[in-house]
Amino acid sequence: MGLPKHGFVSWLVGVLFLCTLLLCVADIHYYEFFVRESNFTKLCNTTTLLVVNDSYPGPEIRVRRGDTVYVNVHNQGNYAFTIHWHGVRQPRNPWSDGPEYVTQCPIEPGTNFTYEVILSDEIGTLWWHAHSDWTRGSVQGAFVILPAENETYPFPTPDADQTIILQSWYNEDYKQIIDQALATGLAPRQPDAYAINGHLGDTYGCPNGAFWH
Ligand SMILES: *[C@@H]1O[C@H](CO)[C@@H](O)[C@H](O)[C@H]1NC(C)=O
Ligand SMILES: *[C@@H]1O[C@H](CO)[C@@H](O)[C@H](O)[C@H]1NC(C)=O
Ligand SMILES: *[C@@H]1O[C@H](CO)[C@@H](O)[C@H](O)[C@H]1NC(C)=O
Ligand SMILES: *[C@@H]1O[C@H](CO)[C@@H](O)[C@H](O)[C@H]1NC(C)=O
Ligand SMILES: CC(=O)N[C@H]1CO[C@H](CO)[C@@H](O)[C@@H]1O
Repeated sequence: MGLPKHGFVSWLVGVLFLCTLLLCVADIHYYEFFVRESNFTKLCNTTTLLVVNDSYPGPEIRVRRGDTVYVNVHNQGNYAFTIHWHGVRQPRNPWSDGPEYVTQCPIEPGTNFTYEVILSDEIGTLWWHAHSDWTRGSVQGAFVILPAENETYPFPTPDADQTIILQSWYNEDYKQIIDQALATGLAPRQPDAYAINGHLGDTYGCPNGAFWH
């Protein structure tokens, strides 16, 4: 009889230990995403893009391992879309898609939907992006998951970190480019420029392309 009792105590200690490590320090975060068409002037050309909070790339989500994230997505644009939490497993949540892909109804223009993203053991820099087709080209951003409060990095603790997002830039309606590629079965044409965190750099020969734009 002593053994099962001992087993139970070990189990309880295990749960409490896990709780201290992860669950009990896990936080809940709330984000608001306003998705709409927004104008960007680059390479002396103004292009309209569907983006989150008028920002290209979109806002970064920065949380810790084991946290829960609620993202209230308001669709103020002209197209329906869903948001995919790329690399986050969502076995318990059929309304978010991860590798265990579950089809979700798109968020229609003029409506909003709150995603519940339950993190478990994911860690590192993932990303979120819209579905489908062309919307992911501009409705996207980083999803940074730091170690839990009392947890160390799986490598020497960095002094600082910087998120770098590489993107293709088109001087043209991105939707048209992707629609055309899908219709013809051919790859999209070469982009007009490449961007780092939405900036084109100062080598493209147009003041609008400068790094500070
Ligand atoms: C998006 O914009 C709204 C309204 O300006 C703001 O309240 C919200 O915090 C912004 N979201 C993010 C993730 O920056
Ligand atoms: C973007 O630019 C187009 C064309 O100049 C204009 O019709 C539209 O109102 C602008 N949209 C926004 C959100 O400023
Ligand atoms: C829509 O947004 C409102 C206000 O932010 C919020 O109270 C409501 O719960 C949201 N609805 C859904 C379905 O997420
Ligand atoms: C702006 O983009 C359009 C479409 O790609 C192109 O025809 C036009 O030449 C561009 N204008 C400038 C000033 O680069
Ligand atoms: C959030 C949390 O559990 N913080 C603890 C991390 O560890 C230090 C030292 O052991 C504690 O003082 C904190 O309370």
